[in-house]
Amino acid sequence: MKAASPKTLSRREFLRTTSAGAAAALTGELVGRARAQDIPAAVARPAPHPLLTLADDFQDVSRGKPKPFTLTGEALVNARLTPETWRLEIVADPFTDEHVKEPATLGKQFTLADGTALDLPALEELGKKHRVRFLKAMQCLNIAAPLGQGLWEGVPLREVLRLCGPMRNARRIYYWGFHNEDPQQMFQSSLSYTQAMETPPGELPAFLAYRLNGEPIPLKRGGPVRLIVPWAHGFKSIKWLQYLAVTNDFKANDTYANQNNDPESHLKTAAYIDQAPEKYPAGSPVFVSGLAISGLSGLKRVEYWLRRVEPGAAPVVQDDETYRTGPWAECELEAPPEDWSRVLPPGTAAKEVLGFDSATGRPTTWPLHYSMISWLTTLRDLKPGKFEFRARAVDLNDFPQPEPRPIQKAGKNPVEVFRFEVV
Ligand SMILES: Nc1nc2c(c(=O)[nH]1)N[C@H]1C(S)=C(S)[C@@H](COP(=O)(O)O)O[C@H]1N2
Ligand SMILES: [Mo]
Repeated sequence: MKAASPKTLSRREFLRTTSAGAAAALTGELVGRARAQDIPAAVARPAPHPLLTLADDFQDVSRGKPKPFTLTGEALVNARLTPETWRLEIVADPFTDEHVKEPATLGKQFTLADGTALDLPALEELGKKHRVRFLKAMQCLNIAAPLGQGLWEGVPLREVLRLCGPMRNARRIYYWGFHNEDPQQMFQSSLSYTQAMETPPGELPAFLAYRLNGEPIPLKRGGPVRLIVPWAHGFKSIKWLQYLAVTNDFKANDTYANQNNDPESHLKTAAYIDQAPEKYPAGSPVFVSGLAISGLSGLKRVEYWLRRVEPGAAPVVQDDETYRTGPWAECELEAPPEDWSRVLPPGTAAKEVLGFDSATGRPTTWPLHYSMISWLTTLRDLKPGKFEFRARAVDLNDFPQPEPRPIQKAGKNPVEVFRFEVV
């Protein structure tokens, strides 16, 4: 969801810009004066990204032919992807391999064959008692840009698994969704038994989601029901969920693990730069903005390094050594909204959302854990020339991006560079 600039200013943003001094009048003035064709118009201060991404605006990461969300009519009914036809099977060790000497057993299984598979009303009924809601940034381990952020709502996986009664020899939960019964298209993931069943205080549970931003999850976003794993990259959040298998296999069976990725990677604290024009008129402020994800180790700040590129200068070597010595300065972080009722869907009280104080309705951390916010910096008085702008997030342990995780197979988080010119 890289945002294209320039964006329109909200009234609040406009007032902020005005009160910031000369910058405001300047925008209009320079636009008026920029007659020569090679002088670009000044660019307005961008508004922050919305805290909730519209369901349609998420970047899509889907596989398969046909993609499950393109099914219609009878095909959709046969796929059990309508709210009426959706079913969830919960079974014990459907496959056995060498690791499974003593297969897992469940007090009760839920299967299509005997008509006991769970349906959506049953899940929603469970939700009346155990509902969870929170904001989560969706990010693919393999794509260095957040896909979007939603308010997801549903029932913790632990509550669904409790329906199975006593379990024996359970070490992992494997799960997957509709995949046209094509093994090539099967996209699966897994959690350890403990990750599924025990939510530490202050941590967010893995859960079966059936609402996004206050509405049923659209088919395109993995509805009627998808799994959401708050602390993980997108590959754990299986769309069109239809099967849970409790197994005594200790291995992560994740599709992403088989594609040479770390299946235990957690969401990585990182900053990403928005797209912006590449030329600015001298004398006008240059606004550079972006998004920052608060991953496993939280977010302390976002910082930038502006470098004037002198003709013939050696390029910056992109390694930790160089990054450590750069002259980094702090960016502005989006503040928590004063009035969450303007952000959250109608009828959703902030007090009821996980990560918010249940008495005050204020976020208990900022940014909320596993969510993202906007950042911005204003560069002034730049003399004509070429520039490189780098941005990085620093986590609560003082590790600057991409540290401590330079291994990109555990989450792409390179330090991004934005190149522009002042003319
Ligand atoms: N059934 C299914 N679920 C899936 C996938 C898939 O291909 N099939 N892709 C996963 C990956 S790799 C990511 S990054 C997220 C992306 O979620 P989104 O499409 O809602 O943005 O979905 C995950 N869930
Ligand atoms: Mo992904």
